[in-house]
Amino acid sequence: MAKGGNGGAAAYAAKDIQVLEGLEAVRRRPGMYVGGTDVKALHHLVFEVVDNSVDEALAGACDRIQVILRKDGVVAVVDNGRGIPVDIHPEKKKPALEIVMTMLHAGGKFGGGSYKVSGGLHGVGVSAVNALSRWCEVEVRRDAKVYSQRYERGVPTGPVRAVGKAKAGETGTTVTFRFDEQIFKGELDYKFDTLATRFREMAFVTRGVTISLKDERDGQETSFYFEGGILSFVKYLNRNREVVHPVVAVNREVDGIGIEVAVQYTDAYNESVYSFANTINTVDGGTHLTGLRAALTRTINDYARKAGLLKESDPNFSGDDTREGLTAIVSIKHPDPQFESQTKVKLMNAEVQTLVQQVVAEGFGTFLEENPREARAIVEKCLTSARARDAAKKARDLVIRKSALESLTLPGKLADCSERDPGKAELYIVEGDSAGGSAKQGRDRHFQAILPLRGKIMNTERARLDKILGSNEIKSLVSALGTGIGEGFDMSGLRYGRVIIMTDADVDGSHIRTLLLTFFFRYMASLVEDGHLFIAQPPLYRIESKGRGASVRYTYSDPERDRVVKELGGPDKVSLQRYKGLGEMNPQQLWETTMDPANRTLLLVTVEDAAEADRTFDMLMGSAVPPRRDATCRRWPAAPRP
Ligand code: 0RA
Repeated sequence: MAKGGNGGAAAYAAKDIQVLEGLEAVRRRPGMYVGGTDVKALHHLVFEVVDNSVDEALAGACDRIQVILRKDGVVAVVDNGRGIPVDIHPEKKKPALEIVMTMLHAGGKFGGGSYKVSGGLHGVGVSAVNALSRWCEVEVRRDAKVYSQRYERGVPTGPVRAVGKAKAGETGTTVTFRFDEQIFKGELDYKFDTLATRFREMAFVTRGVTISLKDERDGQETSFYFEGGILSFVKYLNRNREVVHPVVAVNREVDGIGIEVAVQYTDAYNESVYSFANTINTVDGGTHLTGLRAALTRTINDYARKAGLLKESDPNFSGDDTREGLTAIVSIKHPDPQFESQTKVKLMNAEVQTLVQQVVAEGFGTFLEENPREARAIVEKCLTSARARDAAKKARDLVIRKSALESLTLPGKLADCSERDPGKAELYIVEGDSAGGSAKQGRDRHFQAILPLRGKIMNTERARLDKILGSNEIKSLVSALGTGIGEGFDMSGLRYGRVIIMTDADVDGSHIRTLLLTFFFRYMASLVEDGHLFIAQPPLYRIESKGRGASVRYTYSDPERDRVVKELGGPDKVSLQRYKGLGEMNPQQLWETTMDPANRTLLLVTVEDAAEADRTFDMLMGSAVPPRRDATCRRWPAAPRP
């Protein structure tokens, strides 16, 4: 075992045991530290290291972070921060670098006083990444020297060593690690888009930092730098929308808490509001978001009254009225952020609500006072929204009442099954008439019903969900299910215990799936909660072996394809077909691969998945202009298999 070079041997042994125990705890219960051992947790490793580099940026000590995806699951994170300190810790008698890398939660003890990402939600420190890596190497550039140490499964393979000279004034840290396949099992690998999406967010909310991502597996590269911080973020979100006024941005520090807000109204119907705390995307909102919303509603009401745009007899605008078409970001930097829990990403610090509310009310109020034309446009938008909401409610009530009646008559396109016990019956919602045809022929008509939906329901871009609700496609779906919707939803009417969404594995397919999930999330939430909603998994490849005893195999991912091809004797021994859509499968193939309960894989949709779709929905519905790469190419989050 490595020795630092000073201190008694006995004392060292005791400390080493302590270190080993700490790392062992991480390896024994990775779920507690990185949330599991799946592909999501794998990405968490990278985020954990990058969080530490972003902390350096938040401390004003770093403006460049490079992430490199090497072959064979190796990741390198390079930053130009201060470099992890290497001096000997007075009590532990070891270099600080070794302590940071091998002791849990040791990272935070050195910084002090500044905002931290790594001290917040994730908070496990690079040592957890080290513990979960087959090997890890850290290089520190500091005091004109380059230091290095290597670890295997968290244990140093030697002391911290000065290995060379750094250029004058050059500082920084490089952490290179290969995840441990004993912990992260299965065919896991990093996804460029997942990483890029998070890095874009981090760059938006960390002014002045450049985060670049390079994928050496396929040469893909991207880099994020936003001069204007979250103001740029709002511009980016509204890039395809008609805006009502220039972005209103407020940037203040109160009581040691950094508060940044950017607001812009657009002609859209949806609200796109994102909140961050110490660069962490708080997807469940929290006190900072509540403060922002409350301030906007109050400020607009006050202004509208004062300017005579709301008459005495008019009621105040509701929160919903002031949120339509709103794009906003609130990003706070807090020395001691409190989150609801590890998984629910919600900010809980109570004092933040009042502070954000005050800062926004002041900044946005001033904007309204100083820009009467824009202020009027915003108020008028709220008025339209209030009226439309009223009308929409009436229309919706009508749809709900009507669909209750219509559920007596089943839609013409439905190919129903003969089974009447909902516990045994299944409904396949299939994209497109041609795939619908294959599914109708391939199914087991005893218990499988097919409802083909036309893709064009997605063309209702920018439409309120209320409008989509009025579409014939959705009406057919509601009456086939037999439950009614919204407040009129009644589970006892459900005609199929399994509702299965079956769409192509392409962009259109993912749009339709997102729309359907959004619909279920908003209008039939208990159907999702009770585990009735599934996503079918059609295969991506058909592999036929050419040799004697020819056989056919189907595979559902690229690594699986590679493995099967190898198993069957290599590329020369097989013929490979890639399915671009369900329509390319004949009814028999569709049955065998995707519908036969003996062979198929269904993904159970969780409420979290559906909520994620609801958020994505807004991004997809923005407009048709450029390809919205990140949102559409992301694979659906894998849900537990039933
Ligand atoms: C402990 C203390 C300080 C910085 C760091 C750790 C640090 C960790 C990582 C991980 C990746 N990059 C990093 N950069 C820095 C404070 C340093 C000081 O006060 O000089």
